Amino acid sequence: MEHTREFYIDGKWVPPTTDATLDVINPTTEEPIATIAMGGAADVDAAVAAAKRAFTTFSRTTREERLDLLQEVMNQYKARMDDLAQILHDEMGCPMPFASKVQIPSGYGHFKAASKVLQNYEFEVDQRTTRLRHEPVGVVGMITPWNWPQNQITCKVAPALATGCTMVLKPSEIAPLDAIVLAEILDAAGVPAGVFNLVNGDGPSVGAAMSAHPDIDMMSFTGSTRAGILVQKSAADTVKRVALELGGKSANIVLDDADFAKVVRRDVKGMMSNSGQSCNAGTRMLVPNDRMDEVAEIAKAAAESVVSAPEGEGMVIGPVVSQAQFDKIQGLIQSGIDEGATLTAGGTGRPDGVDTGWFVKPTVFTNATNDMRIAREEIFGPVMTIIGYDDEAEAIEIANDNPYGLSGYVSSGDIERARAVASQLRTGMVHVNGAPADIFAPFGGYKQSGNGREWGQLGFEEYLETKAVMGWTPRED
Ligand code: TXE
Repeated sequence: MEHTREFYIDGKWVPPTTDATLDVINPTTEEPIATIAMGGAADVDAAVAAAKRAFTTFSRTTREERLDLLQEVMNQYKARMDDLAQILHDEMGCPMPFASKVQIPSGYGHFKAASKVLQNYEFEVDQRTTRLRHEPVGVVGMITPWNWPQNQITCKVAPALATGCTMVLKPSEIAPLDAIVLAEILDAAGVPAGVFNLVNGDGPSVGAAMSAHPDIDMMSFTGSTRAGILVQKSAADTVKRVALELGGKSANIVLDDADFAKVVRRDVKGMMSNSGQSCNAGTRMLVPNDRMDEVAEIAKAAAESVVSAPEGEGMVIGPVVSQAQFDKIQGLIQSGIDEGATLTAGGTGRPDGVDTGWFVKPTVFTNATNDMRIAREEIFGPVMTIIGYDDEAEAIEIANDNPYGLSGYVSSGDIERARAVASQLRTGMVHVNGAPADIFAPFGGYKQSGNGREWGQLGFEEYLETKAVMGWTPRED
């Protein structure tokens, strides 16, 4: 693959200022597939300077110019979707059908959504004699993770382009190759030099330099709560805007009038898609105590129908992204056993017959309690924790008793009941009766799941400042 040892700065592929490199490992084969350059503060400085220069012109482009640009980005993106899917397969172990039908289309979808919002957005609104002008925030620093790499990058890049911002992206060093293809796409689409810049590197070097940079106006970060806190702290001295999309431990309340056979099966398999590596996965399933045995049986069958291996029939999930993630997940599964939850499916070690790759057994714990580590910590693997409740009020209490507040899930045969429960959850999103994510709805969390919102109009507005021009309309004396 081209450009892995270069950065995209000011419309050109340039060599890094340091000679540090990192191998990208295919988590299915455990073999290196590419070597990337790892940047430092000087590379960040060059990228930010280019973005700052480009902002003067790009921030003044018209809506029509940016709509045309987004259209061309979508044309170029479409032409590279197969390449992108293959790269996700290789660098994060994503099975090809999931990469090409889910991960990459979700990346494309944010360009479509941002362009739709841009079509009708009112950048200037009058409030009596004052004009409110919604102006691009400036140079945006973007730091993204490896679990939904294209989706997480384009949900920042698309609204930034749509609003007239310029940007510097640091993708995850664990799965950085798809971002290189995105830079090629943006270049081919004619995104002006300096508007989009790519610097590869790790958090302590590149990420920290971006967060503290005086010429970056806003940081948009997706990743762990641990790293998000560090970004916010580094950003504090320059008082820049910080948007954080962090971890989750989302509760899934199955009310007693739900269709258990359908809901438990659907949601156990659902949380295991992408090998459980989704911040909004419904990883804590809450079920009536007196139905625990029935739930255990359905959940066990569901987990055992999920194939965690390089290939197979039916629902096939890939490995988790790295040995570090594999080890973390193994430790958490062991903690569930040690703390006394019932291991209903899966467990520690690789699945039978698999001896290479970071494949985790699809695992279900039942009879768990909400104070166990498997109920409190984000596992980020195909591991479901099922907890019992006595009544609806207790279910809501357990759901809200967690430091995270990203998503919630409620299933009931009575839509009114489900709505009433949804309104009591302290989370940024709730899915009622298996409703899928909505690309126009704001994505983000309460509590330690972050602040700010991505996607849709609210996500677009994150990239705007509001200027109040008083006296825009002269007062008649
Ligand atoms: O994430 P990191 P890791 C959670 C999940 C997972 C855990 C660890 O629970 O098991 O995090 O994953 C950059 N300043 N999520 O260690 O480190 C880093 O280079 C600036 C949830 O891989 O948070 C990468 O680009 N940046 C999550 C990005 O942060 C820093 C998705 C994410 O890596 C930094 C991923 C620093 N000091 C993991 N340190 C979600 N919300 O979807 C690291 N980074």
